[in-house]
Amino acid sequence: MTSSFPPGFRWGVATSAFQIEGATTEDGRGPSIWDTFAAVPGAVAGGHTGEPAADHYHRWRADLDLLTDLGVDAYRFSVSWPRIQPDGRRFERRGIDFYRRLVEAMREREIEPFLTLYHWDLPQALEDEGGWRSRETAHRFAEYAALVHEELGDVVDHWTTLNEPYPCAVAGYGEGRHAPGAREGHGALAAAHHLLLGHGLAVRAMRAQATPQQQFGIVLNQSPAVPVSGSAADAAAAARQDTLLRRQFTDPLFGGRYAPGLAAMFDGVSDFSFRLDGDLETIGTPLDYLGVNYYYRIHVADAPHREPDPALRTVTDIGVDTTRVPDVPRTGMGWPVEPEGLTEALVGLHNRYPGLPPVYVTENGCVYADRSDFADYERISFLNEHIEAVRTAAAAGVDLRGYFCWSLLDNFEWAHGYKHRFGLVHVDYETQARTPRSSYRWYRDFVAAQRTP
Ligand code: IFM
Repeated sequence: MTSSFPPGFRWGVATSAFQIEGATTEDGRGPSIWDTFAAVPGAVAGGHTGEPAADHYHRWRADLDLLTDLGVDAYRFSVSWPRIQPDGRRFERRGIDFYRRLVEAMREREIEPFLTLYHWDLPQALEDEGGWRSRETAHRFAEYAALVHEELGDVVDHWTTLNEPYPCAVAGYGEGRHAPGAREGHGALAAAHHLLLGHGLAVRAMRAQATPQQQFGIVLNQSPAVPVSGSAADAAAAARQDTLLRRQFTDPLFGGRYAPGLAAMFDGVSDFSFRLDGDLETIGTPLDYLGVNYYYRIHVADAPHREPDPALRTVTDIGVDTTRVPDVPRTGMGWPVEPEGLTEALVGLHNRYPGLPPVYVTENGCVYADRSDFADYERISFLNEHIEAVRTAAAAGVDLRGYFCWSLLDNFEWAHGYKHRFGLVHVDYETQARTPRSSYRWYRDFVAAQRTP
């Protein structure tokens, strides 16, 4: 141990609406792009859908009991946009009532709610009008944010706009691996811009009606790119990878500029005319916190483009080979276990952006095959090492305010369906029985020990 965590550091767990709630047609909820996508044969492994997930919509009280027993300070959850505006516009009171009950019960238990407004479940009706390709969706998002804030502002102080705009844009609109399943290559760049614009507009709209103690932030996935060799070509390839995944978002949010390498990488292919005057200022609206989600690093070698014709290249065909992963332990999903990458991501952001707001690690976790007794020693060691990596970053001067483990419960892991399990708590999807894994008890004891003087 290098030093203890800063005073007031919050320990939590995270989930998201579509991944745990189920009840996709209840209380007036409209369809989201993930309902539509999951219904496409072959889109999601096993043909899995948002039903029943962890049936959290009906079992939320028992799930809050799990949080209470875990002893966490904070719970990061998301609001399902199509519960609040089933057709992207009309307000559905039963939707907001569900979240009010949830948040009030958290408050009674002295668990701080960290609310995320958008964890990938766009109302299908808005996708039908263009989705994140369209600038209009950014304005719809700001309206939705203001509405939820107006309804829940008296009980929620921590407001996150977007969770991980990178996969929303690139996997969703570029590669078609995620909803809405669009394979539009460089269309992903416009989607990324409109997500960021929606974020900035939403923060402004909520701040206009906020109380002074309320905090506003965004959550970004950070997978630092590491060149596989000391060659200049591999270093340049790693820089391209970082530009696409990280700096496309962090430069306009915290650096006051669009990532300089981005336009150069797509020169002559994408005209960037979706960037309008004033957008950069809106996107760069000062924030109270940044959430960092970390799972793995990306090892990058320079490589020829897969498609020689620039006009036909996909958005990820940026002249990189990301398959040369060193011989390190892997999680059950095959992701390399490299906790030092978390320190690197946090310290790197701190060094690159002098005005960086305080940081929370808003997701970190792993998947391993279960034993019959749910003794998940690998997850315990994964979490322990990554928490140490956060401690190292804090000791290096990063203003860190909290750590959230992904996830409280097993859940719908997007295109992988229910096969991969990230929970501290096992969910039997047939019976909906919850069984805490050993890691749940380990994290409970760890959190309690942080409070002991
Ligand atoms: O399950 C996801 C979550 O929804 C977003 N961040 C990564 C997690 C694990 O893949």
